[in-house]
Amino acid sequence: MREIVIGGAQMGPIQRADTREQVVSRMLALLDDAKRAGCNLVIFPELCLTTFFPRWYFEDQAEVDSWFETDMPNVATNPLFDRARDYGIAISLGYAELTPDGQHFNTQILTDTEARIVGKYRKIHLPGHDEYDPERSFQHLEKRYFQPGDLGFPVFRNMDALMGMLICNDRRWPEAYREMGLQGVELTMLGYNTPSGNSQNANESAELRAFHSDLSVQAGAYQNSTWVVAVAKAGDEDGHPLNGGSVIVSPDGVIMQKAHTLGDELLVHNCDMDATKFGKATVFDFKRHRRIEHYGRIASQTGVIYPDGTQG
Ligand code: CDT
Repeated sequence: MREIVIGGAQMGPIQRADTREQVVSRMLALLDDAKRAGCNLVIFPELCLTTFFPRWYFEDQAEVDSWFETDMPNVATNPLFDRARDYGIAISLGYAELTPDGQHFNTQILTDTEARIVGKYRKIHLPGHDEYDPERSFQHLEKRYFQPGDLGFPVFRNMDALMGMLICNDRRWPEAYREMGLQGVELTMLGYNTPSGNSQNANESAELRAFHSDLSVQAGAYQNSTWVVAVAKAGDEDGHPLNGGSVIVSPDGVIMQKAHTLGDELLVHNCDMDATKFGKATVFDFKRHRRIEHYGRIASQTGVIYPDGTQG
């Protein structure tokens, strides 16, 4: 058995006026809970140091950049890294990354149990739009503020396991899980900020959106025989509700733990990395069963082309 006691640290809403220091003090409280619960690894959500700022339209680049971190760790997050090191707990957290050469990414990092950064992922599937859209009931400007990630879908050996990260919208794309499945991933960590409503369809319910989240995460886990820990930032951010529903899903695709609140809440589960082996050796033994000679379109064609050759 290779057991890792994992804490899924769902976070409640962060308001636009909240400071990084206020947020980090909440993350420290979740880390304390995790220590008491015996966790070895704690996963925090996407863009967890600030409000979900892509809902706001900015034209001033300096204002945009104020939501980004130029270093990690930094003055605001040092206390988190220090306490994680004291506790011997590995952490994963999402933040907006501004690189020294001026690139903007939606990023998630992973540390080892000594708070050294051992893995980084930059979000590849950026949802939304890049200009103000008056037709929408609220904005989702990730395509305006971020570049698509440039690191692919890397998998890292950490704590005697194979770990990878996805960010929010990535969970809806089977290709993202499979890229990591093909590297033997055993634990997939995923943070998200998912609005409770659809800005382009007032009839879509929060319940349906929560179902789509679970469906995507459970399918990704089962079809790649990997643990998936999906952690929300939830609740009402300045009048904009976000779905909660954080889950820890087994390699069989079964939800083992689920959040009950829309606030700061720690999910805890003892995850045996060896539980991934059976699925990987049988129904999802890729080496024996995949038929890549028939998958050419997946990596060569982006949109739909109908049988008569016209484009969708
Ligand atoms: N953060 C993020 O990726 N949210 C998206 C919202 C999609 S609606 C434009 C999600 O897939 O949950």
